[in-house]
Amino acid sequence: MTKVDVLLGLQWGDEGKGKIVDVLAPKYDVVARFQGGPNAGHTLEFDGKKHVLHQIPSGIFREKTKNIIGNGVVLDPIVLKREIEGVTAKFNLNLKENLYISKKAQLIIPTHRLLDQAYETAKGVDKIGSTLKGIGPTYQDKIGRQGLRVGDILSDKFKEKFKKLSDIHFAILKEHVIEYNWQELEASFFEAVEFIKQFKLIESEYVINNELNAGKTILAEGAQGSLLDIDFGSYPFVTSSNTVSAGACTGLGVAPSRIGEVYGIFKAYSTRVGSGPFPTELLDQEGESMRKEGNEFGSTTGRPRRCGWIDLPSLKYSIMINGVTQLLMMKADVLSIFSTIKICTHYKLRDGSISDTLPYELVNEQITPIYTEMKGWACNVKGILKQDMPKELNDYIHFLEKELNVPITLVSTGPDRTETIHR
Ligand code: 2SA
Ligand code: MG
Repeated sequence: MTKVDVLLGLQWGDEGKGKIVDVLAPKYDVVARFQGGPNAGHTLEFDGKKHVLHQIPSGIFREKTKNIIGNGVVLDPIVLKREIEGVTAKFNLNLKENLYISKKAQLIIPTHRLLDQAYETAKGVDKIGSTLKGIGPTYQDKIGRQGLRVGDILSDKFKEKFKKLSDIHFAILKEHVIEYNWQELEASFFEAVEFIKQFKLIESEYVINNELNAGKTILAEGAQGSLLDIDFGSYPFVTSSNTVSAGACTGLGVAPSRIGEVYGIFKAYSTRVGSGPFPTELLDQEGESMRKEGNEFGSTTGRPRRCGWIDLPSLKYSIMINGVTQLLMMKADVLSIFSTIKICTHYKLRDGSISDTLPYELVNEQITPIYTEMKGWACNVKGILKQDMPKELNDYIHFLEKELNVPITLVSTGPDRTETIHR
Protein backbone atom coordinates (compact mmCIF):
# COMPACT_ATOMS: atom_id res chain seq x y z
CA MET A 1 0.00 0.00 0.00
CA THR A 2 1.50 3.35 -0.95
CA LYS A 3 1.40 6.33 1.36
CA VAL A 4 1.34 10.09 1.18
CA ASP A 5 4.73 11.63 1.95
CA VAL A 6 4.56 15.11 3.40
CA LEU A 7 7.10 17.84 2.85
CA LEU A 8 6.95 20.90 5.05
CA GLY A 9 8.87 23.84 6.44
CA LEU A 10 10.03 23.61 10.07
CA GLN A 11 10.67 27.31 10.58
CA TRP A 12 8.74 30.45 9.56
CA GLY A 13 8.44 29.63 5.87
CA ASP A 14 10.78 30.22 2.94
CA GLU A 15 12.90 27.19 3.80
CA GLY A 16 13.10 26.22 0.13
CA LYS A 17 10.10 23.92 -0.23
CA GLY A 18 9.60 24.83 -3.89
CA LYS A 19 13.09 23.73 -4.87
CA ILE A 20 12.83 20.43 -3.00
CA VAL A 21 9.38 19.50 -4.33
CA ASP A 22 10.76 20.11 -7.81
CA VAL A 23 13.80 17.91 -7.03
CA LEU A 24 11.64 15.13 -5.54
CA ALA A 25 8.76 15.37 -8.04
CA PRO A 26 10.13 12.78 -10.50
CA LYS A 27 9.72 10.18 -7.71
CA TYR A 28 6.04 11.04 -7.32
CA ASP A 29 2.97 10.55 -9.50
CA VAL A 30 1.05 13.30 -7.71
CA VAL A 31 2.01 16.54 -5.93
CA ALA A 32 -0.75 18.14 -3.84
CA ARG A 33 -1.03 21.39 -1.91
CA PHE A 34 -3.08 21.02 1.29
CA GLN A 35 -3.26 24.46 2.95
CA GLY A 36 -2.52 28.14 2.52
CA GLY A 37 -3.00 30.00 -0.72
CA PRO A 38 -1.47 32.86 -2.66
CA ASN A 39 0.47 33.98 0.44
CA ALA A 40 2.96 31.23 -0.46
CA GLY A 41 5.95 31.92 -2.67
CA HIS A 42 7.72 28.75 -3.77
CA THR A 43 10.84 29.48 -5.81
CA LEU A 44 12.23 27.00 -8.32
CA GLU A 45 15.33 27.33 -10.47
CA PHE A 46 16.46 25.18 -13.38
CA ASP A 47 18.01 25.60 -16.82
CA GLY A 48 19.08 29.09 -15.79
CA LYS A 49 15.45 30.16 -15.24
CA LYS A 50 13.85 31.13 -11.95
CA HIS A 51 10.15 30.88 -11.28
CA VAL A 52 7.99 31.65 -8.24
CA LEU A 53 4.78 29.67 -7.72
CA HIS A 54 2.02 30.86 -5.40
CA GLN A 55 -0.90 28.48 -5.80
CA ILE A 56 0.16 25.95 -8.41
CA PRO A 57 1.89 22.92 -6.82
CA SER A 58 5.64 22.77 -7.44
CA GLY A 59 5.41 19.51 -9.43
CA ILE A 60 4.09 21.42 -12.43
CA PHE A 61 7.41 21.48 -14.26
CA ARG A 62 7.69 17.69 -14.30
CA GLU A 63 5.74 16.42 -17.26
CA LYS A 64 4.38 13.22 -15.75
CA THR A 65 3.28 14.64 -12.41
CA LYS A 66 -0.37 15.31 -11.59
CA ASN A 67 -0.73 18.51 -9.56
CA ILE A 68 -3.65 18.90 -7.19
CA ILE A 69 -4.83 21.96 -5.28
CA GLY A 70 -6.50 20.30 -2.29
CA ASN A 71 -9.61 21.15 -0.27
CA GLY A 72 -7.57 22.73 2.55
CA VAL A 73 -6.33 25.49 0.25
CA VAL A 74 -7.85 28.97 -0.10
CA LEU A 75 -7.81 29.81 -3.81
CA ASP A 76 -7.79 33.22 -5.44
CA PRO A 77 -8.99 32.80 -9.05
CA ILE A 78 -7.46 36.12 -10.10
CA VAL A 79 -4.02 35.13 -8.85
CA LEU A 80 -4.39 31.62 -10.29
CA LYS A 81 -5.33 32.93 -13.75
CA ARG A 82 -2.30 35.21 -13.78
CA GLU A 83 -0.08 32.41 -12.60
CA ILE A 84 -1.35 29.88 -15.13
CA GLU A 85 -0.95 32.38 -17.96
CA GLY A 86 2.58 33.21 -16.80
CA VAL A 87 3.71 29.58 -16.57
CA THR A 88 2.02 28.62 -19.84
CA ALA A 89 3.74 31.41 -21.76
CA LYS A 90 7.18 31.08 -20.17
CA PHE A 91 7.53 27.30 -20.21
CA ASN A 92 5.14 26.32 -22.99
CA LEU A 93 3.18 23.94 -20.72
CA ASN A 94 -0.38 22.75 -21.05
CA LEU A 95 -1.78 22.91 -17.54
CA LYS A 96 -5.22 21.71 -18.64
CA GLU A 97 -3.68 18.24 -18.66
CA ASN A 98 -2.05 18.11 -15.25
CA LEU A 99 -3.60 20.71 -12.95
CA TYR A 100 -6.51 19.56 -10.78
CA ILE A 101 -8.46 21.73 -8.36
CA SER A 102 -10.58 20.48 -5.47
CA LYS A 103 -14.20 21.60 -5.62
CA LYS A 104 -14.02 21.90 -1.84
CA ALA A 105 -11.20 24.47 -1.80
CA GLN A 106 -12.44 27.81 -0.46
CA LEU A 107 -12.57 30.81 -2.79
CA ILE A 108 -10.85 34.07 -1.95
CA ILE A 109 -13.14 36.82 -3.25
CA PRO A 110 -11.98 40.44 -3.70
CA THR A 111 -13.62 41.63 -0.47
CA HIS A 112 -11.51 39.10 1.49
CA ARG A 113 -8.42 40.99 0.36
CA LEU A 114 -10.00 44.31 1.32
CA LEU A 115 -10.91 42.96 4.75
CA ASP A 116 -7.36 41.69 5.27
CA GLN A 117 -6.10 45.20 4.60
CA ALA A 118 -8.76 46.79 6.84
CA TYR A 119 -8.04 44.45 9.78
CA GLU A 120 -4.28 44.92 9.53
CA THR A 121 -4.62 48.70 9.40
CA ALA A 122 -6.97 48.62 12.42
CA LYS A 123 -4.40 46.58 14.40
CA GLY A 124 -1.83 49.35 13.98
CA VAL A 125 1.48 48.50 15.66
CA ASP A 126 0.16 45.05 16.58
CA LYS A 127 -0.34 44.08 12.95
CA ILE A 128 0.51 40.49 11.98
CA GLY A 129 2.49 41.49 8.90
CA SER A 130 0.05 39.62 6.65
CA THR A 131 0.78 39.28 2.95
CA LEU A 132 -2.67 40.90 2.48
CA LYS A 133 -3.78 38.17 0.09
CA GLY A 134 -7.07 37.65 1.96
CA ILE A 135 -5.97 34.44 3.69
CA GLY A 136 -7.25 35.20 7.23
CA PRO A 137 -10.71 36.52 6.23
CA THR A 138 -11.26 33.57 3.84
CA TYR A 139 -10.45 30.98 6.52
CA GLN A 140 -12.66 32.97 8.91
CA ASP A 141 -15.57 32.56 6.50
CA LYS A 142 -14.77 28.87 6.07
CA ILE A 143 -14.91 28.26 9.82
CA GLY A 144 -17.88 30.65 10.10
CA ARG A 145 -19.66 28.41 7.58
CA GLN A 146 -20.39 31.11 5.07
CA GLY A 147 -17.52 30.74 2.59
CA LEU A 148 -17.77 30.03 -1.12
CA ARG A 149 -16.09 26.96 -2.57
CA VAL A 150 -14.59 26.29 -5.99
CA GLY A 151 -17.43 23.87 -6.82
CA ASP A 152 -19.91 26.71 -6.35
CA ILE A 153 -18.71 28.42 -9.52
CA LEU A 154 -20.47 25.68 -11.51
CA SER A 155 -23.85 26.53 -9.97
CA ASP A 156 -26.23 28.94 -11.69
CA LYS A 157 -26.76 30.54 -8.27
CA PHE A 158 -23.07 31.51 -7.98
CA LYS A 159 -23.57 35.22 -8.69
CA GLU A 160 -26.28 35.36 -6.04
CA LYS A 161 -24.09 33.58 -3.48
CA PHE A 162 -21.21 35.88 -4.32
CA LYS A 163 -23.36 38.96 -3.82
CA LYS A 164 -24.66 37.69 -0.49
CA LEU A 165 -21.14 37.15 0.88
CA SER A 166 -19.71 40.39 -0.51
CA ASP A 167 -22.64 42.31 1.00
CA ILE A 168 -21.76 40.88 4.43
CA HIS A 169 -18.18 42.07 3.83
CA PHE A 170 -19.27 45.53 2.67
CA ALA A 171 -21.18 45.99 5.93
CA ILE A 172 -17.93 45.38 7.85
CA LEU A 173 -15.83 47.43 5.44
CA LYS A 174 -18.10 50.44 6.02
CA GLU A 175 -16.34 50.90 9.34
CA HIS A 176 -12.94 51.20 7.66
CA VAL A 177 -11.43 53.69 5.27
CA ILE A 178 -9.90 51.92 2.29
CA GLU A 179 -10.09 52.82 -1.34
CA TYR A 180 -11.03 50.42 -4.09
CA ASN A 181 -12.75 50.26 -7.44
CA TRP A 182 -15.43 47.63 -6.98
CA GLN A 183 -16.45 47.48 -10.62
CA GLU A 184 -12.92 46.59 -11.67
CA LEU A 185 -12.42 44.08 -8.87
CA GLU A 186 -15.70 42.33 -9.56
CA ALA A 187 -15.10 42.19 -13.31
CA SER A 188 -11.62 40.67 -12.96
CA PHE A 189 -12.96 38.15 -10.43
CA PHE A 190 -15.68 36.86 -12.75
CA GLU A 191 -13.32 36.82 -15.70
CA ALA A 192 -10.94 34.65 -13.66
CA VAL A 193 -13.78 32.39 -12.49
CA GLU A 194 -14.74 31.71 -16.12
CA PHE A 195 -11.07 31.02 -16.89
CA ILE A 196 -10.63 28.38 -14.18
CA LYS A 197 -13.72 26.49 -15.36
CA GLN A 198 -11.51 25.11 -18.16
CA PHE A 199 -9.44 23.17 -15.65
CA LYS A 200 -10.23 19.90 -13.94
CA LEU A 201 -12.45 20.70 -10.95
CA ILE A 202 -12.57 17.48 -8.96
CA GLU A 203 -13.57 15.66 -5.78
CA SER A 204 -9.92 15.58 -4.80
CA GLU A 205 -10.37 13.28 -1.79
CA TYR A 206 -11.64 10.52 -4.11
CA VAL A 207 -8.97 11.17 -6.73
CA ILE A 208 -6.19 11.05 -4.12
CA ASN A 209 -7.43 7.91 -2.37
CA ASN A 210 -8.02 6.18 -5.71
CA GLU A 211 -4.48 7.02 -6.75
CA LEU A 212 -3.18 5.57 -3.48
CA ASN A 213 -5.23 2.42 -3.92
CA ALA A 214 -3.80 2.09 -7.41
CA GLY A 215 -0.28 2.11 -5.91
CA LYS A 216 0.59 5.64 -7.03
CA THR A 217 2.95 7.82 -5.00
CA ILE A 218 1.84 11.16 -3.61
CA LEU A 219 3.75 14.09 -2.18
CA ALA A 220 1.88 16.64 -0.06
CA GLU A 221 3.53 20.05 -0.40
CA GLY A 222 3.25 22.29 2.66
CA ALA A 223 3.27 26.07 2.53
CA GLN A 224 4.54 28.65 5.06
CA GLY A 225 6.15 26.91 8.05
CA SER A 226 5.38 25.01 11.24
CA LEU A 227 6.08 28.04 13.44
CA LEU A 228 3.31 29.86 11.54
CA ASP A 229 0.76 27.09 12.27
CA ILE A 230 -2.57 28.39 13.60
CA ASP A 231 -2.44 26.04 16.63
CA PHE A 232 1.26 25.54 17.29
CA GLY A 233 2.89 28.65 15.84
CA SER A 234 3.74 31.89 17.62
CA TYR A 235 0.07 32.87 17.98
CA PRO A 236 -1.28 35.41 17.08
CA PHE A 237 1.62 36.02 14.69
CA VAL A 238 0.75 33.07 12.51
CA THR A 239 -1.09 32.26 9.33
CA SER A 240 -4.67 30.93 9.41
CA SER A 241 -4.15 27.28 8.51
CA ASN A 242 -2.61 24.09 9.92
CA THR A 243 0.79 24.08 8.28
CA VAL A 244 1.89 20.94 10.19
CA SER A 245 1.74 17.37 8.87
CA ALA A 246 -1.72 16.76 10.38
CA GLY A 247 -2.97 19.47 8.00
CA ALA A 248 -2.23 17.14 5.08
CA CYS A 249 -4.91 14.74 6.40
CA THR A 250 -7.66 17.34 6.67
CA GLY A 251 -6.44 19.35 3.68
CA LEU A 252 -6.45 16.39 1.29
CA GLY A 253 -8.79 13.84 2.83
CA VAL A 254 -6.22 11.18 3.63
CA ALA A 255 -6.31 9.11 6.82
CA PRO A 256 -3.45 9.51 9.35
CA SER A 257 -2.53 5.86 8.80
CA ARG A 258 -1.74 6.69 5.17
CA ILE A 259 0.95 9.25 5.94
CA GLY A 260 4.44 7.92 5.14
CA GLU A 261 7.66 9.92 5.22
CA VAL A 262 7.57 13.40 6.71
CA TYR A 263 10.31 15.52 5.17
CA GLY A 264 11.16 18.52 7.35
CA ILE A 265 12.96 21.34 5.57
CA PHE A 266 14.99 23.93 7.40
CA LYS A 267 17.52 26.58 6.50
CA ALA A 268 21.03 26.33 7.95
CA TYR A 269 20.05 29.59 9.69
CA SER A 270 16.64 31.22 10.40
CA THR A 271 14.48 33.83 8.71
CA ARG A 272 11.09 35.32 9.37
CA VAL A 273 8.99 37.77 7.35
CA GLY A 274 6.19 39.68 9.05
CA SER A 275 5.81 40.48 12.76
CA GLY A 276 6.16 38.24 15.80
CA PRO A 277 8.78 36.69 18.09
CA PHE A 278 12.11 35.54 16.65
CA PRO A 279 14.49 34.57 19.48
CA THR A 280 17.72 34.38 17.45
CA GLU A 281 17.09 37.43 15.27
CA LEU A 282 20.24 39.41 14.41
CA LEU A 283 19.59 43.11 14.25
CA ASP A 284 23.22 43.94 13.46
CA GLN A 285 25.63 43.76 10.56
CA GLU A 286 25.72 39.94 10.71
CA GLY A 287 21.96 39.82 10.08
CA GLU A 288 22.34 42.30 7.27
CA SER A 289 25.08 40.17 5.65
CA MET A 290 22.90 37.04 5.90
CA ARG A 291 20.00 38.84 4.21
CA LYS A 292 22.26 40.04 1.42
CA GLU A 293 24.09 36.75 0.87
CA GLY A 294 20.89 34.68 1.09
CA ASN A 295 18.83 37.14 -0.96
CA GLU A 296 16.31 37.09 1.84
CA PHE A 297 13.39 39.06 0.46
CA GLY A 298 9.76 37.84 0.38
CA SER A 299 9.05 36.10 -2.92
CA THR A 300 5.40 37.19 -2.84
CA THR A 301 5.66 40.67 -1.35
CA GLY A 302 9.36 41.54 -1.78
CA ARG A 303 9.59 42.44 1.94
CA PRO A 304 13.06 42.08 3.52
CA ARG A 305 13.16 38.96 5.68
CA ARG A 306 14.48 39.14 9.24
CA CYS A 307 17.55 36.89 9.66
CA GLY A 308 19.25 35.07 12.54
CA TRP A 309 21.14 31.94 13.65
CA ILE A 310 19.64 28.47 13.71
CA ASP A 311 17.27 27.84 16.62
CA LEU A 312 17.29 24.25 17.92
CA PRO A 313 14.53 24.51 20.59
CA SER A 314 12.07 25.63 17.92
CA LEU A 315 13.31 23.02 15.43
CA LYS A 316 12.91 20.27 18.04
CA TYR A 317 9.35 21.47 18.64
CA SER A 318 8.52 21.39 14.92
CA ILE A 319 10.06 17.93 14.54
CA MET A 320 7.92 16.68 17.44
CA ILE A 321 4.61 18.13 16.17
CA ASN A 322 5.19 16.94 12.61
CA GLY A 323 6.72 13.53 13.29
CA VAL A 324 9.60 14.36 10.96
CA THR A 325 11.38 11.27 9.59
CA GLN A 326 14.01 12.99 7.43
CA LEU A 327 15.59 16.41 7.63
CA LEU A 328 16.63 18.45 4.61
CA MET A 329 19.03 21.32 5.21
CA MET A 330 18.90 24.28 2.84
CA LYS A 331 21.15 27.21 1.96
CA ALA A 332 24.38 25.84 3.44
CA ASP A 333 26.20 28.00 0.87
CA VAL A 334 24.95 31.20 2.51
CA LEU A 335 26.83 30.51 5.76
CA SER A 336 30.12 30.41 3.82
CA ILE A 337 30.50 34.13 4.60
CA PHE A 338 31.04 33.48 8.33
CA SER A 339 34.24 32.26 9.98
CA THR A 340 32.28 31.36 13.14
CA ILE A 341 28.77 29.89 13.15
CA LYS A 342 26.43 30.06 16.10
CA ILE A 343 23.81 27.49 17.06
CA CYS A 344 21.13 28.31 19.62
CA THR A 345 20.75 25.17 21.75
CA HIS A 346 18.74 26.57 24.68
CA TYR A 347 16.73 29.57 25.77
CA LYS A 348 17.32 31.56 28.94
CA LEU A 349 13.96 32.84 30.14
CA ARG A 350 13.09 36.01 32.06
CA ASP A 351 13.14 34.18 35.41
CA GLY A 352 16.68 32.95 34.73
CA SER A 353 15.70 29.35 33.95
CA ILE A 354 17.27 27.55 31.03
CA SER A 355 15.25 25.34 28.72
CA ASP A 356 15.14 23.78 25.29
CA THR A 357 11.35 23.87 25.03
CA LEU A 358 9.17 26.70 23.76
CA PRO A 359 7.53 28.78 26.48
CA TYR A 360 3.76 29.45 26.17
CA GLU A 361 4.40 33.17 26.27
CA LEU A 362 6.72 33.18 23.30
CA VAL A 363 5.40 36.61 22.42
CA ASN A 364 5.99 38.41 25.71
CA GLU A 365 8.76 36.28 27.19
CA GLN A 366 12.18 37.92 26.90
CA ILE A 367 14.18 35.03 25.55
CA THR A 368 17.97 35.17 25.55
CA PRO A 369 19.34 32.52 23.21
CA ILE A 370 22.23 30.41 24.51
CA TYR A 371 24.68 29.65 21.73
CA THR A 372 27.28 27.03 20.92
CA GLU A 373 29.90 28.22 18.47
CA MET A 374 31.47 26.21 15.70
CA LYS A 375 34.18 26.98 13.19
CA GLY A 376 32.66 27.92 9.83
CA TRP A 377 33.66 26.32 6.50
CA ALA A 378 34.35 29.80 5.09
CA CYS A 379 34.75 28.59 1.50
CA ASN A 380 32.56 28.42 -1.54
CA VAL A 381 30.39 25.28 -1.33
CA LYS A 382 27.88 26.22 -4.05
CA GLY A 383 27.12 23.16 -6.16
CA ILE A 384 29.91 21.01 -4.62
CA LEU A 385 29.89 17.22 -4.67
CA LYS A 386 29.34 15.11 -1.56
CA GLN A 387 32.96 13.95 -1.42
CA ASP A 388 34.18 17.57 -1.54
CA MET A 389 32.20 18.77 1.46
CA PRO A 390 34.52 20.63 3.85
CA LYS A 391 35.12 19.09 7.28
CA GLU A 392 33.50 22.06 9.06
CA LEU A 393 30.27 21.64 7.09
CA ASN A 394 30.18 17.93 7.91
CA ASP A 395 30.82 18.77 11.59
CA TYR A 396 27.89 21.22 11.53
CA ILE A 397 25.60 18.59 10.00
CA HIS A 398 26.67 15.90 12.49
CA PHE A 399 26.14 18.27 15.42
CA LEU A 400 22.60 19.07 14.24
CA GLU A 401 21.77 15.41 13.62
CA LYS A 402 22.87 14.51 17.12
CA GLU A 403 20.87 17.33 18.72
CA LEU A 404 17.75 16.82 16.62
CA ASN A 405 17.89 13.03 16.54
CA VAL A 406 16.72 12.77 12.92
CA PRO A 407 18.99 12.12 9.91
CA ILE A 408 19.76 14.94 7.51
CA THR A 409 19.35 13.19 4.17
CA LEU A 410 19.76 16.13 1.83
CA VAL A 411 21.85 19.31 1.85
CA SER A 412 21.19 22.13 -0.59
CA THR A 413 24.13 24.28 -1.62
CA GLY A 414 22.46 26.63 -4.10
CA PRO A 415 19.09 27.50 -5.63
CA ASP A 416 19.42 25.35 -8.75
CA ARG A 417 17.95 21.84 -8.98
CA THR A 418 21.44 20.45 -9.50
CA GLU A 419 22.97 22.11 -6.43
CA THR A 420 21.77 19.34 -4.16
CA ILE A 421 23.69 16.73 -2.14
CA HIS A 422 21.89 13.47 -1.27
CA ARG A 423 23.47 11.90 1.81
P1 2SA B 1 -0.97 35.75 5.97
O1 2SA B 1 -0.66 36.39 4.64
O2 2SA B 1 -2.18 36.35 6.59
O3 2SA B 1 -0.97 34.27 5.92
O4 2SA B 1 0.25 36.20 6.93
C1 2SA B 1 0.30 35.77 8.27
C2 2SA B 1 1.73 35.54 8.72
O5 2SA B 1 2.28 34.45 7.95
C3 2SA B 1 3.45 34.89 7.30
N1 2SA B 1 3.54 34.31 5.96
C4 2SA B 1 4.69 33.97 5.37
N2 2SA B 1 5.94 33.86 5.88
C5 2SA B 1 6.91 33.50 5.01
N3 2SA B 1 6.72 33.30 3.67
C6 2SA B 1 5.48 33.40 3.16
N4 2SA B 1 5.30 33.45 1.83
C7 2SA B 1 5.94 34.55 1.03
C8 2SA B 1 7.34 34.15 0.62
C9 2SA B 1 5.90 35.85 1.86
C10 2SA B 1 6.31 37.14 1.20
O6 2SA B 1 7.48 33.00 0.23
O7 2SA B 1 8.29 34.91 0.69
O8 2SA B 1 6.57 37.24 0.01
O9 2SA B 1 6.33 38.13 1.97
C11 2SA B 1 4.40 33.69 4.02
N5 2SA B 1 3.07 33.83 3.84
C12 2SA B 1 2.55 34.20 5.04
C13 2SA B 1 3.29 36.41 7.17
O10 2SA B 1 4.52 37.07 6.96
C14 2SA B 1 2.63 36.75 8.48
O11 2SA B 1 3.60 36.80 9.49
MG1 MG C 1 8.43 31.31 0.28
